[in-house]
Amino acid sequence: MAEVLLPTHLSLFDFRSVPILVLGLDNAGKSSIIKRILGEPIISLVPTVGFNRARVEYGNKYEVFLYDLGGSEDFRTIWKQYLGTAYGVIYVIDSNDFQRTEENRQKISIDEISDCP
Ligand SMILES: Nc1nc2c(ncn2[C@@H]2O[C@H](COP(=O)(O)OP(=O)(O)OP(=O)(O)O)[C@@H](O)[C@H]2O)c(=O)[nH]1
Ligand SMILES: [Mg+2]
Repeated sequence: MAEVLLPTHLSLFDFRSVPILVLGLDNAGKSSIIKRILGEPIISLVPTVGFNRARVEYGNKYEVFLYDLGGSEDFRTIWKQYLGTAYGVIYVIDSNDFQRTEENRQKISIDEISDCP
């Protein structure tokens, strides 16, 4: 049987990195959605401090890095620092939380986010 031997530092696939920001207000469900994507149980979630990064492979070609940024007011100020390098933004809204609709509208319409794909 033929065998292909690769040097240990080489991957069989040459992945292309795709950084995506996951933004949204605190308690919107950002971390929960990412856990679901990763197939991890959605238990004992605490508010995200700063950010977490998750890696997801797509089609043996892309490695998508999901940047799960904290949504509380203090952490929203750091969103801008990541927008310049991101390929896109996923903005998560708790559609049941009608009281925060206006807050979401204002957040989405700030220039830095509305310019992103
Ligand atoms: N009932 C219900 N609860 C959910 C759902 N998604 C998330 N939650 C709960 O909502 C709460 C907040 O979810 P998180 O995913 O931590 O929210 P977040 O957007 O990451 O919040 P920050 O990290 O503070 O920005 C948690 O207690 C979750 O268990 C859902 O689809 N249904
Ligand atoms: Mg979170």
